[in-house]
Parts: sequence; C-alpha cells; structure tokens
Amino acid sequence: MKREILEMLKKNKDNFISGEELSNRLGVTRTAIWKYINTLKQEGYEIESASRKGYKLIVEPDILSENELLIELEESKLANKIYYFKSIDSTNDFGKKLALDGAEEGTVIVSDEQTGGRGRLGRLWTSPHGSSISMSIILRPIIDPSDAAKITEIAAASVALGINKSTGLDVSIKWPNDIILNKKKVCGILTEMSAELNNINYVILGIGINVNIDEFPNDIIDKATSLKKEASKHISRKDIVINIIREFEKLYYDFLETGSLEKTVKICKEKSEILGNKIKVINKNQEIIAEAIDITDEGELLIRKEDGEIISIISGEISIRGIKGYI
Ligand code: BTX
Repeated sequence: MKREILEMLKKNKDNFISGEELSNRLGVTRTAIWKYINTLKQEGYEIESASRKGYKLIVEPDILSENELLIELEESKLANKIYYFKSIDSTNDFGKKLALDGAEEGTVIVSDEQTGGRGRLGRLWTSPHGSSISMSIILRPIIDPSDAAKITEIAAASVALGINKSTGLDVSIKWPNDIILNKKKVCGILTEMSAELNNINYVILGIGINVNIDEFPNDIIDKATSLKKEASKHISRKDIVINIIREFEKLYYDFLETGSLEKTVKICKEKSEILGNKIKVINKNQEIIAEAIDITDEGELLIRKEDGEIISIISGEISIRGIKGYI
C-alpha cells in the first residue's frame, strides 16, 4: 500500500492530491493514508500536508529502498524481488544465502553500507554509509560454467553505460572488472559462482560504486575516486542503480538468447582503459609485461608479450596493474 501511495504522489509531484482521492482510489480509509504518509515522512520524503488540499510530494530522498526501485523497475525482467538494507556485512554473502534457499534469478540485494564488503581474492571493499552503492544480483543462467566470466564483462559494460546515462560521465573499463574515471577506480565488480561440472547453480554478481564519497581511507586514497568528486556535484544513487539494471538486462538477455557476446565486447573495446597500452599481467606468482591488443569475440583479452608471442587471457584468473601506479 505504501508503494501505491508513493507512486501516486510521484505521478503528481509538486501538485496536491487529496486524502479523499487517495483513499477512494486505493480503497483504504483516510486515516490509513495519513499513517502511510507519516511513515514516508520518517523515511525522508518531504511531503506537504494542507487541510482541504491534501498531500504534495516536494523532495524525494536518495534512498535505495524496495519501493523506490520497484516503482521504476516495474517493467524489468530482473529486479522482481528487492532486498534493501541500511547496513549489511556483504550483499554478495547475503545473496549466496538467498540463492541457496532457492531465490529466483533477478533477485536484487542493495545496501546503504557494507561492513564486510569483499573484493577479489579476499581483498576488502570499502562501502561507506549512504554515499556508495553496494548491490548484488542473483542470476541462474543456463550456460556452461566456463562462460560465467562473460557475466563480469556484461556487468562492466552495463555499469559504464548506466553511469553515463545517469551522470553524463564517460567512464572506462579496465578489463575485466574495474570501472575507471580519470585513472582512478570508481567501481569494482565481483562475480561469484556455484557450479557443477556442466551447469551453474547460481551466480552472484556484486557491484560496488563510489558515488558521493568525499574522503577515502589512506590505503586507497591514491587509487580511488567517486562520481561526485569527478562531476563536482551530488549524484543520485537511485538513478544509477536503475540505469545499470536496465542496461544489464538488455545485454544479459541478448547474450543468453543469441549466445553471442558481440554487443558487450563492442562496448568493452570502445571504453577500454588498457587496449593499446603496455600492461603488467599478474597471474598467481607470475608477472608478464605485455601490450594489450584486443578483446576477442568471446571476451578474452589478447596480449602481445615482449618476445612477440600473442596469447589470450581468460577473465577471472588475472589481475592487471599498470606499469607505474594503478593504471
Ligand atoms: P578488487 O579485488 O579488484 O579490488 C579490491 C581492491 O580495491 C582493494 O584491495 C583496495 O585496494 C581497493 N579498494 C577497496 N575499496 C575500494 C573502493 N571503494 N574504491 C576503490 N578502490 C577500492 C573489486 O575487487 C570488486 C569489488 C566488489 C564490491 C561489491 S559491493 C557489492 C558486493 N558485495 C561485496 O561484498 N562485494 C561486492
């Protein structure tokens, strides 16, 4: 009911809608409407109430609540179920628990903060309260487990497009899982999977974005940035989540239906931070200095080693660092 009231207030934003109209349309008493309006106010919605005129929505808070996201993602094939937390240890960890309990493809977990956010290989991911996006999507693709790394690239392309749509900022992709702005990391993607030999049980796609963060901890101050820092303005987290999910579902279902990663690879190439550059590939204890020359139709990175040999690298096994510094 709260969602329906919010939806009607949003449709009439900056105009009054009477308590009577709300109660007639939604089939509940005016007292019930008044109670729901009060809960919305407690969540941060600024709603003007005037006798005989009714209610007017003036300011919407930048919250990632289930109601906010579901209203905007009504048409979406994904995001049919959303779990929203003010704080959680890790949205990926919670996603795993839900997936083990049978949660459907497209279940989304978002949190205003993570206290135990994780990166790859046991690294930590900083996700401060209210100024970052921590989101995980449960997927159950019917694909070969060896193709799961492609989902990271689909996500990277979608994040790049989603951020651009919401903010106009042109981010780039550091293959396979980092999103870069002005040579600093603004978003990381962590794809985790449970699979048997020939089929995937579930994939948890985790996306962490620095949106309105002003200060970073000392250990990442040189390599991290936020959208707000680069755009010099406050950015709506909700718009970003919505646009990323919309972009992701287009590319993801295109891939599942056609079996081709073409559309994603095109975006990853256009927005690549590393193609044409000399890079250092770190794989387990081995380091290779090479030139990044292409991304194949299958999403693998082609590199030319110093001895001229060209090899392909499958995403998920490799970390890439610039020769100097982070990029
Ligand atoms: P990664 O292993 O590529 O990057 C982790 C490294 O990035 C850290 O070791 C640190 O140096 C640096 N770092 C940590 N926090 C930040 C930050 N906020 N901005 C920039 N650099 C940072 C990247 O792993 C994958 C991150 C995925 C995070 C999402 S959030 C939702 C989901 N839940 C969860 O626990 N993880 C994912």
